[in-house]
Amino acid sequence: MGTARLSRYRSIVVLTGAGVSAESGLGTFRDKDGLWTQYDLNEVATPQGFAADPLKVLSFYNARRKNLADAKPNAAHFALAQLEAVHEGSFLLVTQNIDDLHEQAGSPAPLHMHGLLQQDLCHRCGWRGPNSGDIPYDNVCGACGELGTLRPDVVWFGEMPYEMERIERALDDCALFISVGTSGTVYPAAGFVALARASGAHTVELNLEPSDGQSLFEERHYGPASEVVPAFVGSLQKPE
Ligand code: BJW
Repeated sequence: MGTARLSRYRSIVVLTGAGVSAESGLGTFRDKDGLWTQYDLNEVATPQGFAADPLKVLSFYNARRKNLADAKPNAAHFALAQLEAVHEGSFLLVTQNIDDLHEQAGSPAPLHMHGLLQQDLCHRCGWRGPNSGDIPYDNVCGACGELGTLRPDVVWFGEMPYEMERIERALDDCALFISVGTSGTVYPAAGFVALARASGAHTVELNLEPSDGQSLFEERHYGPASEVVPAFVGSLQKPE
């Protein structure tokens, strides 16, 4: 019997998007009933929108915090945690998602490049802290004492995603790049597949349907994440 295909890949980078959490009941952004069909992203997901109407933006994220409180990871989150546990080389799970479902499934340290929903950020002094409840309109920052300066610690359009240098270093050294449940429309994440290819990585897309960047992936599997992700992770561990 041969060795498992997984042993071919010394370093793995996985990128996840909203599709990995869709079957956990969290809405995606650009699908038929996605968030951006119900809300104007310029109003709720930009620093300008927040400055213009903080109450609207805080209400939008307070409601999403409530929704997240009941969400549980699905088979795709668990399969990715299991892959990381068995892989002997380097492994970086980068998520664009602001939910904590990868952590709940056992992934030890997912990198949240677009921030975390259940964390507050003071835009005046830079203080950060956990909060799964509401941010009230008349909030006071516990660190600087300023009134009305707290926001959710998420990355809006025009803001720099977190830990880009670390992600780029991992992509530079990547042998296998797996993209799960992302439409490939938002940069810089949409450009990761090209960076991985430039490093000579094998590139895999797992999605409900082909993304905008599908032609950049050498291997593609389409269907619900709860099915295609465990199947792909299983195939990596089978002897060749
Ligand atoms: C399933 C499924 C199932 C469904 N199973 N799959 C022009 C050209 C190029 C770039 C730009 C440009 N103009 C502006 C930019 C930059 C901009 C950008 O990319 N804009 C594009 C829209 C063009 N990017 C930025 O501004 C970023 N920052 C940046 O570039 O910094 C550099 C810089 C800074 C300052 C000055 C200059 C440069 C920041 C981007 C921040 C994105 N923020 C959001 C909101 C986060 C908080 C929140 O959640 O509210 O992040 S927007 C939203 O999109 C969210 C997501 O993480 C992100 C990606 O979405 P994702 O995950 O791909 O979801 P969907 O809905 O798009 O797709 C779902 C997928 O799942 C689909 O493919 C389905 O098929 C699939 N699916 N069910 C498996 N069951």
